[in-house]
Formats: sequence, C-alpha cells, structure tokens
Amino acid sequence: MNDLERIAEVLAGAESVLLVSHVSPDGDTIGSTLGIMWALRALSVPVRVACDDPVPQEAAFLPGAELYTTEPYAGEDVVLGVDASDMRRLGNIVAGVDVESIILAEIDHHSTNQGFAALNYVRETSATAELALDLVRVLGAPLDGRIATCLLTGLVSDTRGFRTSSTTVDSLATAHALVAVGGDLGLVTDRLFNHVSPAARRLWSVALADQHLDEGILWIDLPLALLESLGEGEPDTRGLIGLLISFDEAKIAALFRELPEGGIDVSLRSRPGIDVATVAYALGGGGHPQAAGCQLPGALSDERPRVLAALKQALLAARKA
Ligand SMILES: [Mn+2]
Repeated sequence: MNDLERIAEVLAGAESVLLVSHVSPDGDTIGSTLGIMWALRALSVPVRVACDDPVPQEAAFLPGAELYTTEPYAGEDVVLGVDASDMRRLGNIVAGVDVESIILAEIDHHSTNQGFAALNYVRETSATAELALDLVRVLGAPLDGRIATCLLTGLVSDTRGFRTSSTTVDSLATAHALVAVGGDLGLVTDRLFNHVSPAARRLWSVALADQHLDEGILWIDLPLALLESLGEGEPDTRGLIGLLISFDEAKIAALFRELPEGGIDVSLRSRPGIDVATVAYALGGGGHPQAAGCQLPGALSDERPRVLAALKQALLAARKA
C-alpha cells in the first residue's frame, strides 16, 4: 500500500497541488500539511492548503497557518490528503474532486485506513508527521528549521509530548532529526500544552468545584445551565477530561456534557490496563482503550447512572485480568 516515491514524483511534477487537512484539525494534520507545503514551495511547486474547519489555537503559531482557506478543490492536478483515515475526513474541500481525472494521494498513520486514494503512503506510526518527514526527504527539499518545527508540532501533538504508548524509537528518531535541523521543541511544547484558553479556564474553575469520586471513577457533569453561565463565546471543553484522569485517585475519568439539541456527550479516559473503549462501543460510540466516548439520547440524570454502572464493570474486569 506504500506509494511514497510515486507520491513524491507526482507532487514534484505537478502544475498545482492542493494539500488537505482533516476536519476538526489537530496539531498533526496541520503541522504535517504545513511541513509538506514549505518543502514543495522550496521546490517551486505551486501549492495551496485547505481545511473545512479553522486551524486550532495551539497550531496557529506555525509559519503558514494563516495561509489556510476553506475554499474547496479548484482544479488542482494533485490533491494530497494528510492524516485522514478516509475520504469523509477531508470534508467538503474534496467534494468536487473527480478521482478519475486527477491524482488523489494521501499520507496517514491510522490503523483503520483502507487506502482510499489512488496513491497511499499509509503506515502505523505515532504521528503522520513521521511519514511527512519521509516524504520531505524523498522530495529532496532542504530540511530547515521552519519545516522541522511544523513536523515536530505534529509529532509532539499526537504523542502528547512523547507520553503515549504509541511513542516508539522511530518517534524519538524523528524528533532527533527534526531538532537537529532547528526544530524548536521548547516552543512547540509550550504552544501545545501550556496555553489553556480563557474559555477553558472559566469552565475548569466552575466544573472542578463539583467533582464526584465513586470507586475510582472521577466524574463531572456539565449541564447546559452551567455551560451557558460561563458567558461569551463557545465553551471550551477540550482538555478538561485530560486534567481529570491526571488526578491521583482517578482510575477512570468521565465527563457528562448536556447537548443543546438534547441528549449527552460522554468523554472517557482511563489508566493503562483499563479499557473504556469497550464501554463506549457498547453504548454506540468508540475510541481507544484509554480514550473513548459516545453520545446518548436520554436525559443526563437517566444516562449517567447507566454509564457509571458499565464503567464499574470495566474496572472489575481490569482487576480480574
Ligand atoms: Mn495524526
């Protein structure tokens, strides 16, 4: 399934290239895309970057982040999807792409990727940024500090600062190569992890005042009334679940958020060896063993006990294992 050299060849020879980051973008899709963009620019290949959703705050410092538009496919002869496991993740940007007449290529590291493009560089790595570095090298573009900082952002973002179990010796070798050419690890780490938004800070201040610890399950309700009391703008609930599972007493962390359209959103995190993906999956959601979630149609007060009961079963299963 690996078409790395052919992808490099068609990109280098293209009249125009469109690079597409996935919807609800993260540091990996943005950093990898921008790293490839700078490499192609150095080779004088006309290239454009696009994404259905805005660049998230933590990646907005990257050189070139301001070049993103939501303008859909506009006749470019090569389209490269970055960090997307299927075509849907590329959003409306690629709605007008005729796969018969242009070259659709992709680079991605998700294990569920079936190779949806004509050319696929798909390999299970800690971040797509690892694969993006392979591509930049095969392209023969000079690897400079600017490209390195973009790719490092992808790598540090997906490994949460080299803390996930997906972090391998290859992740560290990639980091070594990127820092060696001027990638700014201190800057990247600071931007990714030390900038909680004002909206999140307001939420944490209120939400943490009403925590519940039940047999190793640390949970918090986020009712609509609480979210609406926070004032201007969208509430920023990202990060809160990560904070909860970092608390010493938590074996499992759960966040129950009421949705404006009815029903609730459930976010789950767990310690190594405790599988919350099975719980989420049984409730119609999904995820990874230590990070999963689902949405449930009922009222918060009805759904929460059901989820907590299932989580207690997961804790019991982990104790027996
Ligand atoms: Mn990724």
